[in-house]
Amino acid sequence: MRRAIELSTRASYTTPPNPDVGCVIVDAVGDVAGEGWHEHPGGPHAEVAALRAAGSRARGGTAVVTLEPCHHHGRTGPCTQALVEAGISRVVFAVPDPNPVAAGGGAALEASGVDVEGGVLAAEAAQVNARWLVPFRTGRPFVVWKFAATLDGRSAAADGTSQWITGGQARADVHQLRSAVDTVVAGIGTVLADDPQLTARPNGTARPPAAQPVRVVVDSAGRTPASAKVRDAAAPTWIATADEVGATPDGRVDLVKLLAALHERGQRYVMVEGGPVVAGAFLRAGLVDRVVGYVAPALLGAGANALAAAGVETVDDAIRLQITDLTVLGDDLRITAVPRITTANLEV
Ligand code: AOF
Ligand code: ZN
Repeated sequence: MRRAIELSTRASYTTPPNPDVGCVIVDAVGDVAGEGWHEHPGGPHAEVAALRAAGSRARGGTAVVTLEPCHHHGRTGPCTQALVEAGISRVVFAVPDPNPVAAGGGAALEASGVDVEGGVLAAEAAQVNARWLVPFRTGRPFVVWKFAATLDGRSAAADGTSQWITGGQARADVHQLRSAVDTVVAGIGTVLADDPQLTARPNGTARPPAAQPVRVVVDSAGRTPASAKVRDAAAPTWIATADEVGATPDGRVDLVKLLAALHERGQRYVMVEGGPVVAGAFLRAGLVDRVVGYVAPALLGAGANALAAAGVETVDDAIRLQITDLTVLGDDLRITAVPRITTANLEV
């Protein structure tokens, strides 16, 4: 299962809105016969990819898969059927499928005479697939906070300049991440200071407007200028004001209501980027599920911090994170980490 979980992470930029799933087929004598993972929506599910790799060695073997096999005709056929037809005699899965249209695969396999065991390394598998699971479990989109900073935690120099703190590889990676999410959130402070366009331009070319994430400006008092780049035709935009979304007692956009409204509109994967104030508000509210920090080995000593007040007064209250991935991108480091406490309850 540990190997299947590892495989499930291979295409995390192209799988959304589908889940990240990995599968290992073990043959009747206990050797690995095939491995597979889900690549992109509409493509073969992990189980089918692994069955293809295993060929006839799947007969009498075991399928180890990170998500309960689907039991529906969606963009592809049901994996339950594919597993039975391949002669699989045992299925071990980690996390039950919460998707009502695809669920029930475990019971269906049992009814077909397959030996089924669920819940193996469930917490670990759920963490890796949290991007897909959190919306089912919480009724709000999964939220990733992305930032770029120097080693001393600054996102701009004393004179306000910030282009560029990280190198080309890290910035290209940000565009991949932006292409994977369906919503990009920025605060009015960032829009007024930097006038960002907030579009996904993987490999240097902008995606068509329909394939762009929705741009959301958290703009309590509706101050986004008519000429702001976020209002151009390159991507859909929602200027979220306190009047429209609902306000907190201090007159700011209520982020819980904002996420509920986004979920209502079908958004499932939100990236918060820019700036420190909005990021702090999301963190304070316990609404950040994953942090992705691009850290450059540079020092500024003065200038804006990557994060503003986040509800922490004393060191005992620091928002503690657990690192889930470290990747070197050119001269920079990408640190992925998960807060130990969010409003998303990932227990299974
Ligand atoms: C995947 N990949 O490896 C597995 C999935 O979009 P469809 O029609 O291909 O079906 C997606 C549903 O299938 C998904 O929501 C989940 O419930 C189930 N399992 N999906 O995309 C996979 N195993
Ligand atoms: Zn399937």
